[in-house]
Amino acid sequence: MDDYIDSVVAKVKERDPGEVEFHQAVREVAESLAPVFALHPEYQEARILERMVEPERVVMFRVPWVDDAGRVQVNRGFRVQMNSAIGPYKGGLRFAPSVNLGIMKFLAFEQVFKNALTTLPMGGGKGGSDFDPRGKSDNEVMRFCQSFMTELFRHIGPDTDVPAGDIGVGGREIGFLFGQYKRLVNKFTGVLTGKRINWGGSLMRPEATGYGTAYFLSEVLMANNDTLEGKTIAISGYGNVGTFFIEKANEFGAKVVTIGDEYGYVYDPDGIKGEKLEFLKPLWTEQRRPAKDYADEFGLEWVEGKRPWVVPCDIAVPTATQNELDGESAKTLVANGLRYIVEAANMPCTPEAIEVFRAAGIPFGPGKAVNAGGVATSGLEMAQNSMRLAWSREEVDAKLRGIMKNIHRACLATAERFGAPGDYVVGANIAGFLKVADAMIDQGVV
Ligand code: 2IT
Repeated sequence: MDDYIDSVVAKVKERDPGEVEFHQAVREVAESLAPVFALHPEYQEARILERMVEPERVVMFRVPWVDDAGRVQVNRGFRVQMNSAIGPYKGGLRFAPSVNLGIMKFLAFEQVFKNALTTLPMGGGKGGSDFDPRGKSDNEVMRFCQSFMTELFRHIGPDTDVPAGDIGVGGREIGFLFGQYKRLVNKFTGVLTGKRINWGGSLMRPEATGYGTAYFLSEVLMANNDTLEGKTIAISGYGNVGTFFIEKANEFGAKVVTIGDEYGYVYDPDGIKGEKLEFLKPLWTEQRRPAKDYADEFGLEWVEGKRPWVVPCDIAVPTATQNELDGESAKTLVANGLRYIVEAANMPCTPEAIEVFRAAGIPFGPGKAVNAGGVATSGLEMAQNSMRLAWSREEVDAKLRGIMKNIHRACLATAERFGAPGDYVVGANIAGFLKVADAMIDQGVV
């Protein structure tokens, strides 16, 4: 069995040697699947895994635009349509200088399993551009978004592919993208999620990833007869996910003491709350400003060139980006008394880090389960758009909470069933895989 899995992973690497993040994501899932293939040879016979690692479609395109100084700029746009077995492609758009095809494919691959876990009818996709939104004016962002959509519009649609935000794409960008899509197709549809609420967005969508992470985390603690009350938490990113995670963690009685970015971190021993949290909320999502500005504003120490994982904490919640927490950081966290870790970002822990947590017996929640509340609420936005109705905050929040509880339960039940009790990675990967794999078998060789 391991030979079969190794051969699929080796083939993926051989085909696209440079796509290291994609290899990492594929390997993590594939390794979890050994007990599935052992019990169910039909998946191997139907070459389900081989089909899952090959995107149904990849679109790459030129995005030319004119900056405020009148100079022509050229970026690259992507949309990876990974799998549509259980619904239209669904997943965010990332605008960040690090974006490349390998990163898009890893994110699209993760999204397939994550979306399956939500129990809503959504396939998986991801897109974006190497455009850097930092230091750009509103007008530059608008012209970029209009150019990006001028190509993307022909590949998406409310029943085909429904993008949303990710790093560097929030309400402002979704607005510009939506406006251009509507102009091009002359239809007002639910083609994007994460819209502002006065024109079709869902209440709670901005909060959903962060709140959902806190709900999942509280379930993990409950499963260990523990609560968030009085816990100290270290996080990294301070965008949409990080700030709303802090808000909900505070409600649960925990204290979040760090944020950071690629340049360093700030330690706030009293916890990020009240006016400090209100200052932090728009810092990245609206202003695209560095984390150091938080330290400067409140007279806190800024630690240059280090990640927050050196700060002692009960719980670590990486909220920024892929591979932001490596094996060394994991060892430091464990040595400093870490008790739980959940990934709010996509694949923020390296395989070495995950191994350290596993060896130490620390419950580890993988991103595709933990952060699924964001896309789940996008699914709820799609449902509301289709009905031409809007649900109240309370209704959406109750649904989100129920979905996160179900995901947590499904992970544990599946892990147990396949001989890895308590292993959220195995549970999430197998539960997501089975749903998509069975749909693919039902639909024939396509
Ligand atoms: O990584 C993710 O799940 C997202 N960026 C959200 C995707 C979505 O369609 O809401």
